[in-house]
Amino acid sequence: MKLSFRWYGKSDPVPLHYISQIPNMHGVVSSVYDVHAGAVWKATSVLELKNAANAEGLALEVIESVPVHEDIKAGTGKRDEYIAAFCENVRTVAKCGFKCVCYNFMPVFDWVRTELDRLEKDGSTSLAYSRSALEELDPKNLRLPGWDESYAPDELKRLLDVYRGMPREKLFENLVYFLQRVIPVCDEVGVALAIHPDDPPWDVFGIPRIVSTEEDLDAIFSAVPSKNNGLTLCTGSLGSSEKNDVAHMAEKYASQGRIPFAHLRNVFRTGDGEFYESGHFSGCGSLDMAKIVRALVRGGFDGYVRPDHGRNIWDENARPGYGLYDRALGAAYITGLFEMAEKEEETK
Ligand code: DNO
Repeated sequence: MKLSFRWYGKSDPVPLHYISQIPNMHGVVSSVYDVHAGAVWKATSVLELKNAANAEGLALEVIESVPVHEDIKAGTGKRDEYIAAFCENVRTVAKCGFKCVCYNFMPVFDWVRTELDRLEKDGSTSLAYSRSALEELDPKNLRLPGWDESYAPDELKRLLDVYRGMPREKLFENLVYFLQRVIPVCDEVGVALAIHPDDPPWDVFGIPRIVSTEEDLDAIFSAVPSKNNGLTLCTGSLGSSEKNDVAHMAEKYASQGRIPFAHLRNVFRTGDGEFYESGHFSGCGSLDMAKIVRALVRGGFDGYVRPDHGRNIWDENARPGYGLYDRALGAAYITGLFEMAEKEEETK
């Protein structure tokens, strides 16, 4: 596995040389953040990121993410234009040496939480989600914690109306339409496209979500069978629902060669539709992280891995979920799990 760390570019308060001091760190994952979804990226912007990482001895081979324009998800008449831009970005990053592009197909909202600083007994804080707290929010007048996508209120209302009337089958068709055009480009240039599961893995605000379960993933992979139609195995997103057997999914999709990238973090499920993001260690949350790593290794996984959302600890003034300290602890823990699982596998 290639241990990685999310880095938000020059504006990230976590310096690259701190990241490079974490044992076993292979590289960072990043994106071009100063352009709108649907824009065509300049190779110079991508190379600037890559050179900055390389100068600190870190690889940069994964883009997280190339955003998918809402017109693609909604299937409007303008989607072909945005799909062409997406394909061009895939070609550009491939030329710059990237191997994997992460993206998601969640309409309007990416990850959704109802609390950014849930206090634990030990004084740490973490991101949390509660279905009942979400239901009390007015989606048309929304200030979601940590949600930095900014739509004008009228635009948000229009989008919500579009998706609330949309059957799941239609959203799925729009994803397949997108993949049928993008995956051939990925095949040509040798880039793995890795869909990030819905976070949380259920519909929010009455908007359909179609990347939430094993059944959803099977449908996506059988619609476009190329191995470059892959998964970002986000254990915390999938594992927020107890219906998802994450270790089983890890082994199954790894052995199909469909997991180029994994986000490894734990969640503590506090009830139906409720969870908070605990420390990475199995004993802190609801997921058996050792079992998941073993499953990945058994499946022959050899992709990029990153610790995911960390708690806020040691009084760090961190971007929610993306401070240095707890993610560094997560990285060290993940390295330990892989070392053990890989050595066990070798001696079998
Ligand atoms: C949350 C992240 C997601 C992820 C996107 C991928 O912290 O895991 O925002 O980057 O869903 O497109």
